[in-house]
Amino acid sequence: PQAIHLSDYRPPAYRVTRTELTFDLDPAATRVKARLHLERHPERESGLPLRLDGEQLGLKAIAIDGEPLEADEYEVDAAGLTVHRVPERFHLDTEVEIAPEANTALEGLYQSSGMYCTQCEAEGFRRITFYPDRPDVMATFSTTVIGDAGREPVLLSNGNPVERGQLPGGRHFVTWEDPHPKPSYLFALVAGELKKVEDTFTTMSGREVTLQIWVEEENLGKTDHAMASLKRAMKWDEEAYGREYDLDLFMIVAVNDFNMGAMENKGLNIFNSAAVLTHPHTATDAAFQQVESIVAHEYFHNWSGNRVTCRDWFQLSLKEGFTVFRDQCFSADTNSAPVKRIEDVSFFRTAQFAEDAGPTAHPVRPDRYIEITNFYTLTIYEKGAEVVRMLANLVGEETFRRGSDLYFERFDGQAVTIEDFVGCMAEASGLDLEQFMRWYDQAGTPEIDAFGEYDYARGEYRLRLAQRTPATPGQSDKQPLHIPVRLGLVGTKSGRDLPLTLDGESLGSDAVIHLREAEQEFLFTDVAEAPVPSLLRGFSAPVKLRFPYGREDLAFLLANDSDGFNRWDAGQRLAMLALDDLIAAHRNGVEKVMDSRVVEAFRGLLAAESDDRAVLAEMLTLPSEAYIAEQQPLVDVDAIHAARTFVKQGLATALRDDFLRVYRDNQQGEAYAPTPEQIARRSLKNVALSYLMAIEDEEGIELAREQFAADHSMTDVRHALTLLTHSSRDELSEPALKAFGEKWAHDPLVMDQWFAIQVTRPQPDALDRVKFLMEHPAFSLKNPNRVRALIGTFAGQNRVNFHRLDGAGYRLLADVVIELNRLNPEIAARLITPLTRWARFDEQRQALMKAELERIRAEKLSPNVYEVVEKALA
Ligand code: HT7
Ligand code: ZN
Repeated sequence: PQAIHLSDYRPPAYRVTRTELTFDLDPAATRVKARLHLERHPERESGLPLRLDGEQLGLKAIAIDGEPLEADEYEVDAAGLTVHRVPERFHLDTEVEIAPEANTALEGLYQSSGMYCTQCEAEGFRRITFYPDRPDVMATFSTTVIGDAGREPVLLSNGNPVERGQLPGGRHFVTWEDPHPKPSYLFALVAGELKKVEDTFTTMSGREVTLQIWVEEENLGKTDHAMASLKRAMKWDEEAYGREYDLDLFMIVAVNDFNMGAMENKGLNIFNSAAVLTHPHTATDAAFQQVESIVAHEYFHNWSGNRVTCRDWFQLSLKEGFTVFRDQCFSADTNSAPVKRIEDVSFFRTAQFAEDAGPTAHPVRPDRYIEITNFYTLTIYEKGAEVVRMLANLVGEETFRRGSDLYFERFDGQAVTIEDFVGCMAEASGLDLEQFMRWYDQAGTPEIDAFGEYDYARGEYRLRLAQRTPATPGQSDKQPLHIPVRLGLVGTKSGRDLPLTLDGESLGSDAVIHLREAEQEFLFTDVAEAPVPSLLRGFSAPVKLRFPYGREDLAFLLANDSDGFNRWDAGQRLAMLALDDLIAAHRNGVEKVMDSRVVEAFRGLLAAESDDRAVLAEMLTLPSEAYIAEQQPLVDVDAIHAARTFVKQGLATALRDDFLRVYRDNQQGEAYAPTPEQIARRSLKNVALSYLMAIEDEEGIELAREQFAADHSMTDVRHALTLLTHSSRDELSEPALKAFGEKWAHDPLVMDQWFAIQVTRPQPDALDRVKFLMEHPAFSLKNPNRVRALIGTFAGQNRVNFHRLDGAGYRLLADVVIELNRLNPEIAARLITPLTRWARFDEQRQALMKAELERIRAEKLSPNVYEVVEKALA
C-alpha cells in the first residue's frame, strides 16, 4: 500500500454541487442510484479526466447528461472509476450493487441486528457509490430510501423528510432533503424495525427542534439520560459558543455493531448502543458520564466538524481536538470540574504518553498515512484537545470566544485547515502563534526538567526550566515549543500561595509563565518565605515535568496546594516514589518495607473527610499499573504488580478502620441518580471497599457480598462483582459470576461487562478463561464491543497475564488479529497496540512479542494492519 502525503494536497478536479441518491434495500443486493451534479473546480485546469473513488461496487449503469457511456469511455479498477473525457459542467448517473449483509468491516452500508446502517467517516462512502470521497467536496444531498414496509418500517437519512409513499410488492419509500452542503463522510442511512422516543428543544432564536432517539423496542427504557444530555449540550453550545442547531429535526440511532463510539452524521447521529443506552441497573456511573460526554461531543460536531469541516484528513484534529476540548469543558461544567480534569489527565498521561513514545507516534497533524482509520488516535483527539486548551489559556476565555466566533462565521460551509483555526485565534488576540504551531507538527511528549533555588537573604526564587522533546519515528530533530507553565509558589511557613513578582511585574499568586527557549530562567523577587513550587497547575501543557521534590515537599503540597489538580498530582508523585523503591526491592529480592509517609498522608486524607468526596476518591486511588509502567525505563510487569499490591495491602492494613468508616459513612439509601453528589459518594465508598478487599478482610468481604446482593445500581453491583471475582477465593467469585451471567444473558451491554470483569482477574487462570469465554455462545468476533470487552480488556488491562513469560498472551492476541484482519481490519489494527510496545519490555518478552508481530506480517494483510505492523517492526 502507498502512503498519502499532506504536501501532495490539491483541490479536486471536479466538485459536486448536488447529490441525489436512491437506495433500493436488499441484504445481498442493494441497488444504489446516484446522480451527481459536477463542475470543474475553478482552481484546476480544463480537460482533466473525472476520477471517482469506489471500492467493492458492482457497476450496473453509467451515463453522462443522460447518455450511457461506451465501454472505452471509462475504466473501473479496485479503487475507483475514471471517465476519460467530461464536460466542464454535467451530471453523472451511476447505478451500483452492494451487499450489506456481507459487510463485516462495518464501513459503508452494513447490517447490524437485522437493521441497515452506515458508517462513512473517513472513507466508507466509496463503498456505497462512486464519488469524490474527500472532505473538501461539499454538496447538498437528496436521499430516497426504499425498503420492505414490514421489515423496514423506519427509513432514515440526513436532513428533513420531504416525501413518503407506498410502492408495489409491499415496498415503501421516504425521501430526505439535507439543505446544508456536506462532505460524503457525513452521509447516513438507517432502516429497520426501530422505535423512537421524542422530545423537543427550543433554540435561542425560538425555533422548536424535534429530538428523536431511535432504538430497538426492548431498549426504549434506556434513552432518558441520553435525551437529557442532548438537551443540556444544545443549551450549553448556545451559551458557551453562541452555536444554534440548524435543522428542524435531530436524530440519534443506537446500533449494536459499531467500530467506534458514535458518528456525527448531519442530523442523524449514529451511536454504538454502548454510548447511548443507560439504565441504573445496567450502566455504571462511568457509563452514564461517558454517554453524556459522547452525546455532547457528537452534537458539538454540528458546528466544529459539519458546518466547518476539514480540508483533508491530515486536518482531522481540527474537528476532533477542538470538539474533545468542547466536550471536556461541557462535562466539567456539568459535573465535578476538578475530577473531570484529574480523570482526563490521568488517562492522557497513561495512554497518550505511551502512544507518543511508541513506534506509531505521530504529530497532532500527521504528514503522511497509509490508512486514515489508523489515525483516529489519542494524539489526534486528546493531545489535539490539550493543544486547543493551551490556546484557550494563552489567549484567555473571552478572546478565545471571539476567536471561535470568527472561525465559525468566516469559514461556515467551508472545508479548512488548522492554520485557519489558529489564525482566527491569533487575529482575535493579537498574539504571535507561529512558534505555537509546532505543537501540531512535532510528535513526542516534551520533557521539562525544572530546578528551583531560594535565596533567603535576597528573598528571591530562581526557577530554571529546560525543555527537550525526544526523537520519534521520522523526526529526529525537535525545535523548542511554546509551553505555558501555570504555577504558584506555596510558602512553607504559611501554607499559602505567595505573591508572584517576575521582572518587576506583579502576577498575582497563580500565573502562567511562557517557556519558549530550550533553557530559560525565571527570577521571582520579593518572595517572603521559602516556597515549594507548584508547577504545571491543572496540567497546563501536555508535557512530562521533572522536579527534584522530596517526599516532605510532596506531602506538604498534598496538604496545602490551592490547586486541586496539583494536590492530587502531589499524592500521585509521593506514591510513585514509594512504588519505585518497592519495584527495585522486588527486583533485587530485598524485603519490601511500607513507606510510613504514604500511610500518614493517606491517614490525613481520610481524616479530613469533609473535603470534596469526588476528589478525595481520586486522591485515594493509587497510580494504575499502566501509569507506573509508563514511568519506568524498562517495564517489569511482575515487579510493578507486586509493588502496587504491596502498597495497597499496606495501606489497607494500616488504615482498615478508616476505610471501613468511610465505606459506612457513604452508603446511600436514596434511589439512584447520576448526580455529582451521589456519584462522589459511590466512588469514595467503592474505593474504600477495594482497599478492604485487597486484604480480603472478612468484614470487607461481607460488605462486598451485601453490596452485590443489594442490587442498588450497576455501579455498586459491578464494583462488588469485580472485587469478588478478583479475590483469591473461588467460592466468592463463582456464584456471583454465575448469578450475574444468568440474570443478564439477554442484555449485550451488561454481558460485555461480565466478559471484561472475568478477564481482568490477576489470578493465573485468566488466559484460560479468555480462551474458554471465546467459545461462549455469546462471543462473536463480528461484534466490536464483544471483542473489545474480552480481548481488548485482557490485552490492555490484565498486564501480568497478558505478558506471561511463556508468550501465550501474545499468541492469543496475534491469533485474534489474524482472524479479524479478514473480518474487520479497522478493529484488528487497533487491537495490535499492546504488541507494538515491545521495546519497553525485557529481552525475553521483546523476542516473543516481535515473533508474534512477524507471524502477523506473514499474512495477506489489510492496509490497516499492514501499516501498524510495519511501523512496529521498523
Ligand atoms: N468522527 C467520528 C469518527 C468515527 C470513525 C472513524 C473511523 C471509523 C469509524 C468511525 N466511527 C466514528 C466519531 C467522533 O469522533 O465523533
Ligand atoms: Zn469527534
